[in-house]
Amino acid sequence: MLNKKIPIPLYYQLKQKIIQSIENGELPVGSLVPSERELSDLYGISRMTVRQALGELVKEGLLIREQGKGTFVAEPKINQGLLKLTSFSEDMKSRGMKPDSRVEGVYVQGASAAAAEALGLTSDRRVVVFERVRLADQKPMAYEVTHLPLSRFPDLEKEIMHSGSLYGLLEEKYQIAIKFAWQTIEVGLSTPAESRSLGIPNRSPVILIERVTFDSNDQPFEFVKSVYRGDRYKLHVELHR
Ligand code: 16G
Repeated sequence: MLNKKIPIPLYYQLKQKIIQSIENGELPVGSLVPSERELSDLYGISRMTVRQALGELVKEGLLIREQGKGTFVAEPKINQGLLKLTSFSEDMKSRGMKPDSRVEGVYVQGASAAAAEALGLTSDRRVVVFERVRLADQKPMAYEVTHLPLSRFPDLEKEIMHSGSLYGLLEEKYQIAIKFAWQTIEVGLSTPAESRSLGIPNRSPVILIERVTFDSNDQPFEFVKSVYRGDRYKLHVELHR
């Protein structure tokens, strides 16, 4: 029960109760949360109070609302470190999930101005570009558009069709020693195409990550734009001073 005598707001007490129920497994991932009316009857509080508690939990990403269906317990976010140069496949495997890719397009074309600059292309500006939906345990997590110089990676446009991991392929087949990367991170809203590929509502919050990756000769070989689902990821970093 909630305690009406203490100076802790009722909506906050209800919020904590729901968080507890998620943590102790009473409300497992994917389960339907009782309705506003049920919670207000159960705890003898107003529907406004219940609405405030549920609203905050939705904003914080612990619950998700599905139009016409109700409010459900969300999958916990993936806590992605920012200090190591890893691949999507490695990241998912280290969490016990099965990585996969759905290739949505592969092109050999002239580099865009941004790709040419990132990859330092001058004479031969042809690039292999591919668009992939990245999946973990079959669920779409991220959408990536990757550009690589064609001159260094002949046949990559074919190889990528049956390789889950680009980095695995580059290291094993093309003998690239992946050394370091530059990365920028921004927030954004998913475009209609990204939303469709990721199975999320249009204009959902996403984390936009741009990476330029270098080999052991300090040559850039990869320019990637990653769109990570904002409801499935948070980023973490350890700071020292
Ligand atoms: C990650 C990288 C991406 C890289 C990919 C390779 C971020 C934000 N992006 O998704 O730049 O191309 O991994 O993964 O970390 P793969 O080897 O599984 O194809």
